[in-house]
Amino acid sequence: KDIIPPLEQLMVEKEGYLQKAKIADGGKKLRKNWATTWIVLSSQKIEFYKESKQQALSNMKTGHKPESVDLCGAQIEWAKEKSSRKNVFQVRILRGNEFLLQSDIEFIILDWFHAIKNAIDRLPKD
Ligand code: I3P
Repeated sequence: KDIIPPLEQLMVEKEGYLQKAKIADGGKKLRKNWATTWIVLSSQKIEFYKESKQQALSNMKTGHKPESVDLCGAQIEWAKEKSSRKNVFQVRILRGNEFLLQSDIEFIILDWFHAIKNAIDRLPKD
């Protein structure tokens, strides 16, 4: 039986395209591989879609699941030293997963930084 989560958990707070690179998985460092990614922030999680939004929506009908990270206990910080690119921040989530997000356009990355930080700050720190 499906369990329907409370509405506030389903609400999309922000979505859009950013450059994303996963840099650690389960504490293990990964080779950096930047890719344009459609990012969907809701109150508790971020979903990453490697394809376009349109493609992602059509994949969903076939039960395809996006990569999703839980923001409970996550940490966010600017990460100038982790890339030669400008406007890069890092999100570290529980269990040793880390990724970088980047945009060449400063106001876009600032909006994303504050949106994700606010979401994290509203959640319990488990
Ligand atoms: C990486 C690629 C990344 C770069 C990274 C390189 O090389 O050029 O774009 O990160 O730098 O190692 P490869 O494709 O051979 O894996 P930035 O664009 O963020 O600088 P890094 O090793 O200093 O992280």
